[in-house]
Amino acid sequence: MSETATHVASGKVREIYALDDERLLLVTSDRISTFDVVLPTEIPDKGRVLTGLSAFWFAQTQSIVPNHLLALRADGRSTECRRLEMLPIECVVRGYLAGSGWKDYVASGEVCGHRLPAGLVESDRLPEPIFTPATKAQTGHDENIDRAAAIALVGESRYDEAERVTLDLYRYISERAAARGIILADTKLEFGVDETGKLVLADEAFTPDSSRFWPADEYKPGGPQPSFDKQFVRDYCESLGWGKTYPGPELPAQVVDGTRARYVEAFERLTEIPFDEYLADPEIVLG
Ligand code: Q0Z
Repeated sequence: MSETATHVASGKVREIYALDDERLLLVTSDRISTFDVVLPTEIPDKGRVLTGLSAFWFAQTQSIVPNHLLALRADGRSTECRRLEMLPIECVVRGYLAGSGWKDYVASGEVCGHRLPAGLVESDRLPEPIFTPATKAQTGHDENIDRAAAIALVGESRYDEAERVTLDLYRYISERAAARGIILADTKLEFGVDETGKLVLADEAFTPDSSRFWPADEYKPGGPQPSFDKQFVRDYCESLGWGKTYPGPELPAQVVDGTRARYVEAFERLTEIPFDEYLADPEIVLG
């Protein structure tokens, strides 16, 4: 008899199902969001690019930290994972000043309690990467928190461990990405704890949906940077004068095709694996 899966949760672009008490199924769709709105048009294979990249990085970082991945299914968009007790914080690391980090810096000169040098401009590289945890908002936006607030949620030893591992992962992946012409400006990781109390990397990792990827050859601090993957979509939406509230606009074929090509290019540059080979045999990314 085939397995049955019970739907557990939905994200903007992903679904979680329970396979049994110990295992979850994460399915990544081809949906795309921009300005926090999911658009009515899908990007073919986007879910496979994100799933393949995440699985690739889980395999590449196993010696830094264990992860939740148990199996990558033949459809290229579904992964079986260990079910963990998730930490109630988002583990964010920033090497560059963008998004809410930039906003907080402008308002206070600090990000999550890290006092930064005066005179930085938007998208500047930071003197060193900083760990900037956030709460997990059920609806709306995650809130940046300082070390004390995060320790109140997870305890000091777990906080210190999550910070160290998050920074180690960022240093490793950002160096690999830089060698392929991609700046990893920042990224959000989620960790869980297994039945033995070990910290385990979970969710998705180092995908364009959980990270800011910037093309290094266009990097110019002093303003927002073009997104490696979503810039055609953003530019098209801006050209319409759309109010950035639901519902979003349909995308024309040329924007869909250009965006799909950017996702595939990110996959191929970062993994050095032809995307066709991933489609034929997803497990190729596991090395
Ligand atoms: C991840 C999320 C998604 C909506 C729960 N290994 C795990 N064990 C327990 N819980 C999770 C994981 Cl990955 C878990 N999320 C985030 C993912 C759709 C929300 F695909 N929620």
